[in-house]
Amino acid sequence: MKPDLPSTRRNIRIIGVASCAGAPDPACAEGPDALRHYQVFHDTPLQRIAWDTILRVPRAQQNTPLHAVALLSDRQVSKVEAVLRAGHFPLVVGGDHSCAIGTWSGVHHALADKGPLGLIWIDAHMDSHTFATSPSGQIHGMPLACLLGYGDAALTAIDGAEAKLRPEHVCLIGVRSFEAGEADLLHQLGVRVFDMDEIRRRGLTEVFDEALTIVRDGTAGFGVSVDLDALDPTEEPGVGSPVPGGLRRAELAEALTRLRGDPSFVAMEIAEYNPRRDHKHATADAAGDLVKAVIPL
Ligand SMILES: [Mn+2]
Repeated sequence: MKPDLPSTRRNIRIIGVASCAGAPDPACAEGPDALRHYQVFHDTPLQRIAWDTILRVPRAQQNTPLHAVALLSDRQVSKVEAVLRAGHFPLVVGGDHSCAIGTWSGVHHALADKGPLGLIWIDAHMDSHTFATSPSGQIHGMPLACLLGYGDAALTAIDGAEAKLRPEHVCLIGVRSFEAGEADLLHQLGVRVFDMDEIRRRGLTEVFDEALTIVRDGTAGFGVSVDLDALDPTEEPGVGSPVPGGLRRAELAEALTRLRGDPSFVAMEIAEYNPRRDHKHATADAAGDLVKAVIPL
């Protein structure tokens, strides 16, 4: 790593993860190719954003989700580290949200010498199940637990056995659908959850301020993972697991503008785009707007 970390003032390199191995609907594997086709990330003032690669599940792993996610996660770690080492800002585009395991393991590794990693998890769900608590067994409901060190060893030991995130440096924004097992885990760990009720009561601006304090305090840098299902499905239907009562695209984009050029903001992720459920690429455009929000004009 170079002494100064990449910010969104630098070049942004997109790593696509064209996989739905962790989710029931295969269409979100088409997300990265669709977003690249629509060029939603390219309408930026300085054209500093470019696709690096799109990772895919090898044929041999297509029927073994755990192996597929573990293999892709390993490849992502290398890609994310390489982008950071080159002084660029990584933007990972899923695929289902199990891509977060590889993304944040890679960023954790790159920051390890400097200090812990903070993470804002923007999602309608908690994604904090393990195989022991998950009703569906789908891995896209588990990535945050894995990063905190809980779950199947094939996933928690990606790039080393240690937990990639400490609970005190993590928070969730936009939650409105969850099961008891995952809520219990986050509660026991003391992870701060800003659910939609709190956001509607206090306003996203105030909540986002508090979230930034959590992920900045005592960390070497922080990232943002956006599950597009955090957005309201009446406005943005193109996601794998829509839940009513979400964030408006404009309010989330406005909150994210706070991160423009922030040197401690080191990586971003956007997951769960499902082009087959989208209406006239509205949700694809939303993904583009959320990324453009963090880029300095
Ligand atoms: Mn998610």
